[in-house]
Amino acid sequence: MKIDRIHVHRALLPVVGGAYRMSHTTVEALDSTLVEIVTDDGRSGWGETCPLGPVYQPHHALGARAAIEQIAPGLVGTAIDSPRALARRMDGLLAGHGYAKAALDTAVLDLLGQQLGVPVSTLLGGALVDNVPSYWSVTVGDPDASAASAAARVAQGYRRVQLKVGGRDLDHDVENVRAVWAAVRGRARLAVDANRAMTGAHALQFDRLCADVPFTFEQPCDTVEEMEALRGRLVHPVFLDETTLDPGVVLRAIADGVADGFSFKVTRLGGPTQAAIVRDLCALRSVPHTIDDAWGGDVIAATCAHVASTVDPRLLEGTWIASDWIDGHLDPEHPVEVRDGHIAVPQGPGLGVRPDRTRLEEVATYG
Ligand code: 0XW
Ligand code: MG
Repeated sequence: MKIDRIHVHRALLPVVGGAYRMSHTTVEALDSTLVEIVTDDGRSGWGETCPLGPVYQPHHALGARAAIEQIAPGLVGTAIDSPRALARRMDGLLAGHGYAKAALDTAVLDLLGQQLGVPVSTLLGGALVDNVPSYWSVTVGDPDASAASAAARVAQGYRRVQLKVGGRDLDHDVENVRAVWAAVRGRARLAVDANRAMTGAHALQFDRLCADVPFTFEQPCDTVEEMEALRGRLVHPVFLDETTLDPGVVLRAIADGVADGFSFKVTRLGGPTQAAIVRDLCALRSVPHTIDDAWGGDVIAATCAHVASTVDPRLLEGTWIASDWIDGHLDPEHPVEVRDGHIAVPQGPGLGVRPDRTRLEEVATYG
C-alpha cells in the first residue's frame, strides 16, 4: 500500500451557543484541518487537527496547514508500512510541529486498520473497554449558571465536571467553585481549570480559599517553572495540560513529581502513536489522565475514543470531545457523541468514521 495523494480539507466549526469562554481566550468558531491520505489500492485514511484558536497553546490552523504543506509532498509515493516509519520520514522532512504530524499519523493508523481489518485501538495495544467516560466542561461564568450547567449534565450521566476559572478576581471564582461543588457533590468529581491564567501567588491563595473542596487543580500557571515553584505548596492535586507540549515534558513531569495527573491532548502529543507512549509512562507510575483534544469534529473524537479505550480504566479521568459544541456531525452516518456521559468507541475497521466531503472545503492536494 503506497501513498498516491494527500488531500487537505478544512471545516469551519462555529461554536453552538456563540462562544466557548476560558480564562484568557474566548473562541467563537474553530478552523479544523482534515487530511485524507489516498492509497494506490483506492483506500482513504483520515486524520484531523483543530487548534483551539491561535492562543490556547502554541498551535494554530494556518500553522498546521503550512506544516502539512512542508511534509506532504515528501510522503507521496512512499509505502505505508508502520506509524513508526511514518514518524521517521516526517521528522526527516520537518522538525517539530507534532500537532500537524498528528493528523497524518492518525490517517496512517486509519489505513493500516482498514487493511488489517482491525480498529485503530487494536493497533495502539488493544481496547480494554468499548465505552469511555466523558466529562463536562463548564465555561467561565456566574455561580447560578455554572451550577445549573453542571447539575444538568451530571443528571445526564457525566461523572466528572471541569470548571473553568481565572482571568478575573479570585472571590468570583471561589464562589463559582462552591456553587458547582454544592450542585454535584456526591455524584461527580470536580476539576478546576485556570488555563494558565494565574500567577503563582494567585494559585496559592485560590488553593487555600477552596481548601475544603476536593478538586484537581488544572494548569493554574503558564510555565513549567511556575508550576515547579508550587510543588508541595498546594492542597489540591495538580494536573498539567497546556505545558505538556511533548512526551518528553510528560516524562520529566512524572519523574520530578510536578504533576499528579494530566489533561492530554492527542494532537499536542504528536498523534495517537505518541499518545500511546505517554499512556504507558503514566501507567508505570499510576498517574491519572484524560485523553482529549482541544477541539475538532468526528475524526478527532473517534481518535480520542480509540486511544482512551486502551487506557487502564482506573487511570482514565475521561475523554472530552467537542460534539456538544458543534452543530451536526462531519460524519452524520457514524456520529461520535456523548450519551449518558459516555462515548461509544467506533468499531472500525480503522477509525470507523468517514467525513462527508460535502461538509468540507478542499484546500490543497499533493500528488
Ligand atoms: C475542556 N477542554 C478539553 C476543552 C477545550 O479544549 C479546553 C480544554 C481544557 O481542558 O483546557
Ligand atoms: Mg485544560
